[in-house]
Amino acid sequence: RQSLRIGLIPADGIGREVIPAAKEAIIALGSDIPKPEFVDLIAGWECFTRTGVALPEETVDALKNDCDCALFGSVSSPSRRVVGYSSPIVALRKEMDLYANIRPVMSVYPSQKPSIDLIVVRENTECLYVKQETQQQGEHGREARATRLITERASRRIGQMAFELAHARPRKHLTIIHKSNVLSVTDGLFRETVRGVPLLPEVNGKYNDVEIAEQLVDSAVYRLFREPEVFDVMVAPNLYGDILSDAAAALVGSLGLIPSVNAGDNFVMGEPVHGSAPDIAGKGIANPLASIRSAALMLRRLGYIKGADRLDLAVDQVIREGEILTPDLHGKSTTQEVLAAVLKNL
Ligand code: NAD
Ligand code: K
Ligand code: MN
Repeated sequence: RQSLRIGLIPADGIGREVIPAAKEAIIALGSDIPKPEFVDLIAGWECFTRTGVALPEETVDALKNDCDCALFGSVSSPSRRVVGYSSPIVALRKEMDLYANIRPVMSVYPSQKPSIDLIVVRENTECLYVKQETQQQGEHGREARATRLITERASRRIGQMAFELAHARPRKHLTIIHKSNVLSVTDGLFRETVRGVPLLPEVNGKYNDVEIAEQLVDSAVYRLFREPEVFDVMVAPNLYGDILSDAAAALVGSLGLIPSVNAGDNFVMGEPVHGSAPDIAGKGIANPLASIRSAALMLRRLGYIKGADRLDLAVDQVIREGEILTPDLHGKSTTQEVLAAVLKNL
């Protein structure tokens, strides 16, 4: 391919401030990647209020047929139920079969203690996010129920992804997160299936060098705050992975630093872990570094290692120098100023 077609879905709130910054950083890579061509796509709450659809068919079609990869910003999903609305990011992950959400969390400053260098591998298609909720009138008022789906297939493939990542890292350590002491059927299936991955015939002993640990999700959060250095790769069902990665983000300073990729076997979509941040949206002070790092993760998964390394190094340098930072990192700079500092390093 002569060019790299990148779908851009800024969606809502600060997504519209940080995704354009990531785009500029990608352009600055020049010939280290194939010539980028950007495909502007819409989705989100604002899209829903304007068009009645949160995830237009054209967006999904363009991703499937016209893009090599994508970057997603953040959506503003309302906390109340809105008829006809459903979070487009949850739908996109399922629609594009992006079954793994890979979220690296690393200490910002080399001197930071305790030192944190972990990856949360979050199952991305099922658990409570199948969103099958019902409500009915019961004997003592309304009763609400939700279905929590855990399948062997999804647990196996997220397990494979997690073992592959752990196997490639120096420490080769994997912690399985679950709550099987209470949810022995659903989390039991997740735990047992992930544990079985190294024994699969097709794996052929490849993961025998990975040390396996497991931890109940509540004590995993406790441990994350007390001794985060024990964790290397953590694999978790969807909801636990969502919560654990925000918790880990707090330990390294800001959600505005934490990138992710939504990965499947055939497509990859970078996405900052944070949401649309209505408290700071429109002020021009959103931290663009999580999105630039998400672009790096996306490029790395596509095999453009040099481009990815350059983005990461440029971001690291801005953080290390500590002079041009947004307010979430106790700085006074704007999104544009931080972007300019990254571009200068590139
Ligand atoms: P949030 O991640 O949007 O914000 C949490 C806190 O972190 C806020 O104080 C915010 O200002 C700060 N923050 C987040 N990103 C930042 C950045 N780049 N720079 C500086 N500060 C940053 O979480 P929330 O407030 O709970 O949710 C807001 C909305 O986002 C909700 O509608 C929620 O549904 C949505 N959301 C979407 C996604 C997604 O798109 N995948 C993820 C999480 C939340
Ligand atoms: K996001
Ligand atoms: Mn989240």
